[in-house]
Amino acid sequence: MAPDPFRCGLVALGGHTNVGKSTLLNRLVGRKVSIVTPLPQTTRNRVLGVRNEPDAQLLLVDMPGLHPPRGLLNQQMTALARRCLAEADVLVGIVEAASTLKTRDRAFLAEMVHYQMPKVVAINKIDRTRRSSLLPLAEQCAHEVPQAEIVPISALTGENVERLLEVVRRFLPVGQALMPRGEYTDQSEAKIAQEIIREKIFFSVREEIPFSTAVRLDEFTLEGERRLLRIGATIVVERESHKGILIGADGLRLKRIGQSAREELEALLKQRIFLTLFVRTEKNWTRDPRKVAELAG
Ligand SMILES: Nc1nc2c(ncn2[C@@H]2O[C@H](COP(=O)(O)OP(=O)(O)OP(=O)(O)O)[C@@H](O)[C@H]2O)c(=O)[nH]1
Ligand SMILES: [Mg+2]
Repeated sequence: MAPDPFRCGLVALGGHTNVGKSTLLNRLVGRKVSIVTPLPQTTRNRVLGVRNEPDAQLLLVDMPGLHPPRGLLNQQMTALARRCLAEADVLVGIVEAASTLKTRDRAFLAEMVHYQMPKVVAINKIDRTRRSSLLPLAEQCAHEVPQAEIVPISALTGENVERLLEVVRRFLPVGQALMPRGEYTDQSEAKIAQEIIREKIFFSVREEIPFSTAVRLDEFTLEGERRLLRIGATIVVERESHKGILIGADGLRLKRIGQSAREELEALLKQRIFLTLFVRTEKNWTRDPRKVAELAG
């Protein structure tokens, strides 16, 4: 019998915002390539993660979650997500486990029906639901997307993720690896640094601030002899009042953001890092198409 042919393809991880797309990407790649926070609208870009297997290469595409696109930034995010969905070879639609399917997840499943590629529905976060609700949920998903395979998983604990992989592998097109074996993402280290800083902002301020904040990288230089990576970044906010909140009393909040970003980046990039953060108001930048493209494109 001939050996199985090598398979390679784009696997989109799509769904409503906050369902666990980035968590699943990181689990499938085996390291952190995309930031994760408890808040919705965290991912703003397309993030490619690579999973290499003996006879397959999965090019996993994380993307912004779908949500009501109020405002330019949100419109840009959801338009990008739909482009990522359309280009996929295999579409993994993620919904949240709950006692019954959430309306927003049902809306996403209804959208999935229109895509022609092979489809899988991953019911995520099963670690926090009653097992008895899983079968009815799976039936609901199968009813919404009759062509899809349904796989309940926990991206957080890894439960049943192997089963999801089995299903996805079967759907991958036959073809050679498209990324070099050693590479696990298309994100540059500079981009990862920018994103980790943004992640720490999501964890340290509430209300609307994280959603209208962006990070601009000013410096990213490796000082060879001392093996020190010098990173300078500007946190861009859209209101002067946000600036004060981000900096905090005696600059304490900004200091904490910088410290936790630096610690994580040192571990991730295996590098000593000197990180400097500034905060700058660019009034109403989320309403300026040029700035939205520059800061969140
Ligand atoms: N209990 C549980 N929580 C999960 C699981 N997967 C993700 N989460 C949590 O759900 C929240 C959102 O996860 P993300 O991976 O950022 O979700 P996302 O779909 O990428 O979100 P956006 O990028 O904002 O659209 C985080 O707090 C995760 O820790 C899971 O399997 N179980
Ligand atoms: Mg995400």
